Amino acid sequence: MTDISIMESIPIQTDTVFARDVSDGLNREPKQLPTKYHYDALGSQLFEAICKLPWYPITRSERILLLKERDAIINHASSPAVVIEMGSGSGEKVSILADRLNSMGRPTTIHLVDISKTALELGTHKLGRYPAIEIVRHEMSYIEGLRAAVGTLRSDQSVTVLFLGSNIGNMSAETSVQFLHDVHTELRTGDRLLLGTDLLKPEPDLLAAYDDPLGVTAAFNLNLLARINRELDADFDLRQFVHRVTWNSQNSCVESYVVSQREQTVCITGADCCVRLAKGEAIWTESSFKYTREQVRSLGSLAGFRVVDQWVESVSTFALTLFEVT
Ligand code: AVI
Repeated sequence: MTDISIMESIPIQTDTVFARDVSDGLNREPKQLPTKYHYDALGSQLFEAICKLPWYPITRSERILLLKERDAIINHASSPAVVIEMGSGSGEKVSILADRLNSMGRPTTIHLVDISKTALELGTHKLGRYPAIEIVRHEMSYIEGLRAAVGTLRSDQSVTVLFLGSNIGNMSAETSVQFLHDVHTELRTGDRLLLGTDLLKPEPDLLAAYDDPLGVTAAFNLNLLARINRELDADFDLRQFVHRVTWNSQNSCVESYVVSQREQTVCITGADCCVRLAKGEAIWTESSFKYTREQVRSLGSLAGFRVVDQWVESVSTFALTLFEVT
């Protein structure tokens, strides 16, 4: 018997939105597919596997920093402590803070925000071992979930928002500032944001992180086509596509593509469209932006936050930056 209480918000994503996004993206030049659709049940599991790969250091570096700095991070939290994680994934990261709050006997509410139902289930399972922690799940986009979570707070409660795993890296610099500004708008004076960001490193290390020799990242990327086949009744022949990554030094990002291996026509019945692909034509699926530590601080400052502290894991270069609303 456990006294964990789990509440859920209502999903916003519909198949119609998915169909429209896929059709819009494939009818653009160059062709593209929205990154967020990587995370169906299999995609979420493949991402979990990526996080364990020796070539993908983000998860390990962040874990080292969270373990080392968790007292400084939660120090400021009100009682009961309220933590909101946007893009909670498996719940692995927030559980490092939960573990500490639990051992200190601090009453805590943790809001998990993710568009993936599977991720929320994994997160709830992970946090299930802390009996005194209340878990609230929001199957929503980041800002919608943040708004729903903040809406449950009393006026004297402050919140620590987590945006970890370099999820910010999947947005361009302009979008990042706008996104952080939107986060700032939802928060109140004294609320804090902990941002995890992968830092710039040598190109071979970046390419290996996104094109691992075991092919797990390739499977993660190609699974997007498998998802479209299954959910939108499409006929992508997965064997006729390969995963490719490039380093865009001008924009400071790793770009991921699925590349057509021959001239072919693919029909997506559920999105009411057929698209022609040339041999070698690439469909963009993801950009992973890399920053310097100074650039990370300035992203937050431009969005209106004050920098409280920044911790860097210097072996594989990753930063945790703590911001505050003043
Ligand atoms: C979730 N996101 C921060 C990952 C990244 O590093 O861009 C997604 C990923 N794609 C391939 N490997 C990992």
